[in-house]
Amino acid sequence: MRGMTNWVLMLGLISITLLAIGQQPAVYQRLPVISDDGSDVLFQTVPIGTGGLPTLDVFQMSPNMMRTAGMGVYLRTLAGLPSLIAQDSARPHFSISQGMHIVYMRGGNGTPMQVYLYDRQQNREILISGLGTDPVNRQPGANHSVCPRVNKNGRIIAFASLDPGLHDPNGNGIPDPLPIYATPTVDAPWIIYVHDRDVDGNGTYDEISPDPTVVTVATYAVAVTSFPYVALSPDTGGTYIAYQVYNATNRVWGLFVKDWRNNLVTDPPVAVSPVKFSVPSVVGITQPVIGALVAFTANVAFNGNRAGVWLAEIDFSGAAPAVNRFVPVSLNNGVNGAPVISPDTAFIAFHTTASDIVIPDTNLVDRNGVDDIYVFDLTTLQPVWSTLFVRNIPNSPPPPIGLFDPCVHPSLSSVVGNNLFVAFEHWWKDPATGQQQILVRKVGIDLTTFASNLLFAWKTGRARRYVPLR
Ligand SMILES: [Ca+2]
Ligand SMILES: [Ca+2]
Ligand SMILES: [Ca+2]
Repeated sequence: MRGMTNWVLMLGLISITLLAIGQQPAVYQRLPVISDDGSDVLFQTVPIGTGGLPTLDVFQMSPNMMRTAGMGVYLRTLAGLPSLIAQDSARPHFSISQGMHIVYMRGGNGTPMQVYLYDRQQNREILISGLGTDPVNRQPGANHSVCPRVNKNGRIIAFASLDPGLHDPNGNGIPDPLPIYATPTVDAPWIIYVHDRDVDGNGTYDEISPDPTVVTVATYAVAVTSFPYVALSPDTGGTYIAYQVYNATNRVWGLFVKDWRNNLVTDPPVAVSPVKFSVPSVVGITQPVIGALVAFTANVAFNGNRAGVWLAEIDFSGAAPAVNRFVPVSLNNGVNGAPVISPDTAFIAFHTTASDIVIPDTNLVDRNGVDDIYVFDLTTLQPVWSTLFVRNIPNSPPPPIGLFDPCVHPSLSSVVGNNLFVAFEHWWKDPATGQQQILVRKVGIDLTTFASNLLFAWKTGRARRYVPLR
């Protein structure tokens, strides 16, 4: 441990095992989302080999006690579509501010998937992908609705749907004609809807008219083996969505960011590639531009840029949104995925098979050939943490992460005090079950070092200093 302590101190970072959610679980634990303050982690559990249904659970952290909230919300697979689509489309999400509002989808057994919200303060489940001014009697949609995302105050929910009958901008429970820009086609059958729980703006989610309203913001084309994914910015207005559209004529993917209230979308797309980008992450910012910051990975060259993990700064202050600048976070030799921006726009995490990322002031070398999580500081554009730090360390708090265990799907809190929390999937090579679990690690930040890094970065012209939209 002494050697580890030395480089940890040199780097000004402390990394400890905070917790492991369950040990040797009889379930796969998947797709973690951590709250802004690092106190809660939402994840999906999938029973191993029993044919049982996936459920959602929430792990609550406190200094003395760690426990699950026992959500017991059951998810079913998406009827008629390949299971892989169902798994990723089922990706649950919750409002990152105290995680009070959880969105997910369930259905199956011949009924279409529907999007629901669980309000943990009211202990109440509310159908989102339906019509009707009274949520108790709201009628479910007639076709699949998937991939819900919710902003930090639980007010705005975005989701993708095959049902053209959910557009109800005046909130009277009667569907209205879809706008031309969001009319589905053979190539683009998925519709992106945005549900607003507080249309009257009184700060209360009354759940009765005029509060619940659904506006249609875009359509989404998917390739045969793909699934719709929409990202929503966490700010209190849920201002921006990001999504990808497959252009069947040109056989390329386009990455779009949209200010849905003002119907402003990047046109042409932010980035274009013959290979699908990873699921994007989008946040609203007020500096260095008024607009959006979107993170994505490109595994081949795009728009004349090299493959890697990228940010695009998109200026929404003018009449038409424009890419202000592409920012390379990591141009590495690996396959990269699942980039996620912390809600305070200070850090980005992603998983990668790269073996050529150098973390300053460390002698760690990534030679395991499997996915590791990396956290980069967005101010300095330097890596500050990796699962390499906590791999293969004897006597570290259990369970240890083996040298060749993949670590994927990170989720980041904001900086809390001097800490940053990262949750991720740890897969260990159990020949019988191939089990996977959610781990949370605390990344300590030495603010003195942080400040000097900032100064250095400004001098070398690399600092970005993103300021999040609140
Ligand atoms: Ca209507
Ligand atoms: Ca209201
Ligand atoms: Ca690795």
